[in-house]
Amino acid sequence: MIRLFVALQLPEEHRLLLLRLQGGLPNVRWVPEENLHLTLRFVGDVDKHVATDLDEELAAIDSDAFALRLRGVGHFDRRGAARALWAGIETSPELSTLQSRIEKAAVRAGLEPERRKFHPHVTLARLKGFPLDRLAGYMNDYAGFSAPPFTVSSFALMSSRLHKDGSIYTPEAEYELRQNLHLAYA
Ligand code: 3AM
Repeated sequence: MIRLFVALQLPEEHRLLLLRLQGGLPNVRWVPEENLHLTLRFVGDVDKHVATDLDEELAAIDSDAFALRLRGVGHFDRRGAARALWAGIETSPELSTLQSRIEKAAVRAGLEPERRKFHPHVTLARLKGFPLDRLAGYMNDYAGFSAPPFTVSSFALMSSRLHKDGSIYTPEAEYELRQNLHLAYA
């Protein structure tokens, strides 16, 4: 079995910008720089043959490269407390289209459809039920966060292996998007 997810990797420059958002909160597990990514589809533990089918379906996706921008911060909550802190992504029809193509590819490869709505984000930290009122200052400080746009020219099938110091993410396959003239000359 191999634990997989499909993600966008971020340019180093943008990962470094995100590091600046990591601080000022106690008892928080900040995501290490090399693990910052945007999940497009969580896959979970699958057999080798499912991984191979998924790889073939993902490789058949034919989409154009596009520009994307990080903007704002937010949190996912459970039972009235924050569990994850994230940087947001500016609304992007191209990202939604790519995500829905990946979802269809995953289902064609035999995976159960994802029932949850896609909420693009880059997880900055995992929290053990952080009280929401104590997050207000942080949210206020970084509400205006934005970074220059970057070009999404590929997406990746990533594996996740748990080590004692945390998860190790490895790109198992990378799928190039079609370069278009508009972006090439931007
Ligand atoms: O991109 P983020 O960090 O939000 O939380 C996990 C991470 O998402 C998520 O998959 C990404 C890569 O590990 N993840 C882990 N287990 C999951 C599960 N059982 C999950 N997403 C949905 N269901």
